[in-house]
Amino acid sequence: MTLHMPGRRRFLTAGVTVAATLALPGCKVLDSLNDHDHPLRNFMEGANSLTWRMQRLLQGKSAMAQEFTKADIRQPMRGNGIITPPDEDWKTLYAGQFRDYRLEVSGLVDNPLSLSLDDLRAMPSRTQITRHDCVEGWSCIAQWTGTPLKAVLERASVKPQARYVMFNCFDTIEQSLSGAFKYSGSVDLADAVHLQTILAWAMNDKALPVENGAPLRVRVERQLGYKMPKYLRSITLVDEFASIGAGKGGYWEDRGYDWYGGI
Ligand SMILES: Nc1nc2c(c(=O)[nH]1)N[C@H]1C(S)=C(S)[C@@H](COP(=O)(O)O)O[C@H]1N2
Ligand SMILES: [Mo]
Repeated sequence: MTLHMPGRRRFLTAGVTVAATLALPGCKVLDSLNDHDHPLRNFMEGANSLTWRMQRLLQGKSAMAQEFTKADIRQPMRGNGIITPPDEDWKTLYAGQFRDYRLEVSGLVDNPLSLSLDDLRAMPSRTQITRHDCVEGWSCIAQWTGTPLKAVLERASVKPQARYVMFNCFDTIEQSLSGAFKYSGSVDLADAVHLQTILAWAMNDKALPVENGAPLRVRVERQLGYKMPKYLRSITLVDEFASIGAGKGGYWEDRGYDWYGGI
């Protein structure tokens, strides 16, 4: 798959926010983020002005996020943001134990897909124990099992002009005078085909809990938590996102978060 990099320079200001809010209580055990010698913290403090392009240069497109062991799972995975979608279509699927759930894959693909959870589970899967870092300053280690996004994209046969993967979610995260907004997000193809980028349907050896995104959520392990959409409804391959929402590539991105939430 050809990889295209967006022309805009993106600065890692999300790192500043994390470093500045380390004292916030989140998970009971803050997985060593507040340790002054922690490489993540040192990296963030030293690298605020590096562009994500620079980070790619330094780490490589396929550099892996750290993986842990079961002994490192010291707390339940905290639920954050929307923890039960208020939306009727999601509630109906939940009531039917997600038997009628379908992940739709469309946009710049030769072969649009509609995949049930059984379809996804029948594909090769990957299990990884990783640390989730929220921009609010808390971290949790959990084990995630799911279908590599790369395998789904290969099955859909992505057109060469596609540059980004848009994730569209069931949950309405904001209902205000400016309208109702559902959660959404995006990654470039380099992150989409990364070995650790999976569509997770299980967590800590159990079906994905509701608060953590049932029935399916994205894991993009080299980025911050807001880049990992829960309650995934559909995936759209696009060549730009300027015409989607406020044009910044997702719900939080449209509200000022960096498009590249690298850690
Ligand atoms: N659909 C959806 N995805 C989402 C969110 C959300 O509110 N809705 N919150 C994001 C944020 S900020 C974080 S930190 C993680 C939280 O995942 P968790 O609930 O499994 O901890 O999900 C991300 N993905
Ligand atoms: Mo977050």
